[in-house]
Amino acid sequence: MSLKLIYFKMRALAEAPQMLMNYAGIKYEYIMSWDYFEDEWKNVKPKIAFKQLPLLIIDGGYEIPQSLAILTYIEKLAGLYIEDPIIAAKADAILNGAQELFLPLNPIVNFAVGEDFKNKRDDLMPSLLSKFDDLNRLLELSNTNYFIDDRPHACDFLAFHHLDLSRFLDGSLVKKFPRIEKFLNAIEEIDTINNYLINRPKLIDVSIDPKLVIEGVPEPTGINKG
Ligand SMILES: N[C@@H](CCC(=O)N[C@@H](CS)C(=O)NCC(=O)O)C(=O)O
Repeated sequence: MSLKLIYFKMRALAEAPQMLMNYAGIKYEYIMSWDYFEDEWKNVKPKIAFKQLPLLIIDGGYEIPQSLAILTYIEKLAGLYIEDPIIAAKADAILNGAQELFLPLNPIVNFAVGEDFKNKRDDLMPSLLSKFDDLNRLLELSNTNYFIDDRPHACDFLAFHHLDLSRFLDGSLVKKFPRIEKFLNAIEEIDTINNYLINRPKLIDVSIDPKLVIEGVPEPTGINKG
């Protein structure tokens, strides 16, 4: 089976799918939109199911849009899907709740600079703290390191991504929530995940001139080549 994850130069919605695939030992290729479609995003966009990426391409044919659908598909492929409908619904609620952190956190970290970064960060703070409080409380109710059981699921990797990204806004944020910090450490200590996190493109110069260091070359974040 061949899996191709098509996305852009940013640290956002392709992170949790990649963490999940690395955790489960599923092979995939990460391909930039311009390399896969051999065209600029503005020409590709109207032809994509929801006019956005990521997209997972299976065996060169089937296309799965929407990052949560991609995560659910990979979870099933990995044998990590939860059979019990009630526990599965709980995991789904956490998946959806965690995804509420996507906007505007991810665009701010990946793209905002200078005063704009500061203003957007300050505006976001109250709602971010309230959502972190929810996740912290849910983790306190869990008997394991993760949200659901003793294995990490899609919801754990998605929550990890957004919480981890918030460290670029303000490193002290997650430190206010001891159970979240413990959760982040537990995910980071998984060997396959640790390996992924160390080797993924570094995100640098956030709030100044954000770039991803891809194969040693700092490249501006964005939806276009160059
Ligand atoms: N609900 C979608 C959101 C996808 C999304 O916002 N994608 C952004 C990048 S993070 C995108 O495609 N931006 C380019 C555009 O909208 O033209 C998902 O979860 O996959």
